[in-house]
Amino acid sequence: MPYAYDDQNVFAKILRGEIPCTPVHETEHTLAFPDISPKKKTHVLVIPKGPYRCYDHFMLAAGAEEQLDFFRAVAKVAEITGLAESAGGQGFRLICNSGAHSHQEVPHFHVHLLGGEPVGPLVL
Ligand code: DGP
Repeated sequence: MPYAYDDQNVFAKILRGEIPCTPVHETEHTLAFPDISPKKKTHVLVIPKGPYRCYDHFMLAAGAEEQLDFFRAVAKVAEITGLAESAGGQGFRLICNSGAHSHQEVPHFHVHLLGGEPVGPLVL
C-alpha cells in the first residue's frame, strides 16, 4: 500500500511558509527549527523538505542524497547548538516517533534532538 501524505500537517505548512518558524539550520533537503513546546533546554526538530510521512516512508522512498543530507544535518544541528562532543557539548538524544503506536502527532517524518541538560534514562 502506498504511503498517504497529508499536506495539511503543520510541518508542511511550515515548509510552505504558512506557519512561521525560526530555522536553526537549513540545507537543500532539510530544515531544523525549535520545537514549539520544548521538553529539554535544547529541543530541535529536524525534518526533510520532501513529503514523507514517517521513518520507513523516508528511508524506503527518498533518494540517498536526501537521506544523507538529512542525517548530516542532524549532526550539524548538534554542532550548532553546542550539544555535540565536537562542539564541547555533553551529547544529546535523538527521538523518532513513527506511526500511530509511537504517538507520532505530526505526520511528516521528523526527529527530535534533545539535550543541553541530562535527559535521563529512556523511560517508556
Ligand atoms: P511528534 O509527537 O513526534 O509528532 O512531535 C511533534 C512535535 O511537533 C511536538 O513536540 C510539538 C511540535 N510542534 C507541533 N506544532 C508545531 C508548530 O507549529 N511549530 C513548532 N515549532 N513545533 C510544533
